[in-house]
Formats: sequence, structure tokens, C-alpha cells
Amino acid sequence: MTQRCGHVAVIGAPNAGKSTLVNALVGQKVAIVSPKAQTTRVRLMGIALEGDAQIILVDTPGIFDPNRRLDRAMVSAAWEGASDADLILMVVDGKKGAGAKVEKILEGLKHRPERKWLILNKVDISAKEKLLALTQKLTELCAFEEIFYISATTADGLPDLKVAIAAAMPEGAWHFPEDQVSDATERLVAAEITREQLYLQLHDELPYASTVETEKYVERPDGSVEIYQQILVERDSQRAIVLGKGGSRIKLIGATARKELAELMGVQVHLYLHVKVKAGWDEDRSVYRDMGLDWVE
Ligand SMILES: Nc1nc2c(ncn2[C@@H]2O[C@H](COP(=O)(O)OP(=O)(O)OP(=O)(O)O)[C@@H](O)[C@H]2O)c(=O)[nH]1
Ligand SMILES: [Mg+2]
Repeated sequence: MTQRCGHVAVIGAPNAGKSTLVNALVGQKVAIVSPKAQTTRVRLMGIALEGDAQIILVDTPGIFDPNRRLDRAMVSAAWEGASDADLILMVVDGKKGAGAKVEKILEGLKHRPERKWLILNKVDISAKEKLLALTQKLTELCAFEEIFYISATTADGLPDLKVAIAAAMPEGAWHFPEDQVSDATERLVAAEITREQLYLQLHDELPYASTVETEKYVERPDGSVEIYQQILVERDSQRAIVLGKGGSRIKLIGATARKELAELMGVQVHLYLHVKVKAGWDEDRSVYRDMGLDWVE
């Protein structure tokens, strides 16, 4: 049997639904998702199978006008994810429509040599009559080979998209074992699941002012795992919020993350969280290295 295998970069503005789409195509959760913008910080591969094709989806951070070093590193990781891809999926939130962010990405995209498809996402909450005008506007700004209308949450349009992507993959041997769904290490998965809870449970600037590092990951003889993580924040006041009254918030963050990790990994998990104030962690090279982000000047 001939095999197909290729890289598909999933790019777009923050919150467009890129990670939700990657999870839906893979068929299980490999990337964290939240209603807040800039959830994804590093490139991550989700691996989907369709017929004879292995589709290596590259989920990327949303592209926006970066200020902080961390933001610049995220945007640079996103564009790097697109380079040399066999196919780029540009995901646009059909409800939010075009706008300065989306237009700027199209500006950067239009001269790129890779194949480009436009994915209008969130059709379940978009006004149908507006989608046509939106499509016209977007395709005037950048030429797309194909256009798909989907909902990553209801799976509307997804089976057709998946079959089309598979057919667009070049012939070649699969790069990953059949049962592998992502390129993330267990340490990274664990840190991401805890970080997802920070995005879901904390408000204002706190998710952006924090990060999670897995310090120790130990498999016990009984098959369960012990995971030690550090939540880094910028200031004492932020540490107090993450801890919550009498430690109630950190307890809930830990309990929810632990439960989800246990489900994902299929083993019992003991999760130990520690909140540490580290002013300027987002200016520290070692934090970037641990996260898997390049240091940008
Ligand atoms: N109604 C609806 N909501 C969606 C759909 N796809 C994604 N969402 C929601 O949109 C929000 C953002 O989804 P993400 O997948 O985190 O978006 P993203 O593009 O990866 O965002 P960043 O990583 O921040 O760039 C979440 O609340 C999702 O549940 C969709 O098709 N329909
Ligand atoms: Mg994301």
C-alpha cells in the first residue's frame, strides 16, 4: 500500500479555534484550549490518520502584534511552524470575521510558497449571510486554493476537510508510529494541562503573567506517577491570587488538572503544585528553553 505523510501548519489569529481543530482532527485532546486569547504558546504536533495518510498537524500560537519578548517568541514560533509545510490551513473565526489582525496575517501569508487553504471556523455561531462577504474579502487579500466552512466544536464539515487534507499529503512513509497522537513529552503535556486550568480559572492578566514548569516526573513501582510542578508568577500579589483564600484556588487547580491527567494517561496521578514568584521569568532564557521556545532578540 502506498503511504502518504505530510505536515499541515494550522495558523491564524489568537482564539480562532486552531487548537480545537487540531484536537478534533486527531480525535483526542492533544492541545489545550480556552476562551482566552493566546492560550497556545509553543508549536505542538498533533498526529491524525485518514486512510493511507498520516497527517502531522502543527498547532501554532496565534499571530498578533507582539510586544513582550514572550509574545514575539510565540509569533515567531507560529511563522516557523508554517515554513516548509506541505499545506497551510489559515483558520479564521467566522463570527469575529476579518479585522486588523487577520488582515496582517494574510499580508504575511500571501507571498509564501506553501499551499494555502482557508478554513472558516465556528460556523455554528456565525451568521450564514455574512460568511459569503467575509470569504470574498479574505480571498481578495490572499489567494487560497480551497475554502472550507467548519465548526471544530460540532464537527460540522470536519470529515470532508480531513479527507481532503489526506488526499493533499505527499506520498511517503509515515513519520510516527500508528498509535502516536502527539510529539509532546509527558512532562510538557502535564505542564500544559495545569496551564490550561490557569487560563480557565484565573482572570485578567494572570494567565499571561504565569507559566508552569514540570520539575520532576517519577513513575512509582505501582504504575502511578508523581508530578512536581512550579507555577511561576511575576509578583507576590499574583501568588496570593493563585493560592486563593486558605489555598482554595490552588487546590481546585491541582484537583482538576490531576483528574484530567489521570484520564489522559490512564494511570493514577499524584500532582504537587508549588507557586513561586519569579519577577521577569519571561525575560529568562532558561524558561524559554524549558518551554521549547526560541529566544528572540
Ligand atoms: N462555537 C464555537 N466555538 C469554538 C469553535 N472552535 C473553537 N471554539 C472556541 O473558541 C475558543 C478558542 O479556541 P482555541 O482552540 O483555544 O483557539 P486557538 O486558535 O487555538 O487560540 P490561541 O491558542 O490562543 O491562539 C474556545 O473557547 C473554543 O471552545 C467552533 O467551531 N464553534
Ligand atoms: Mg491554541
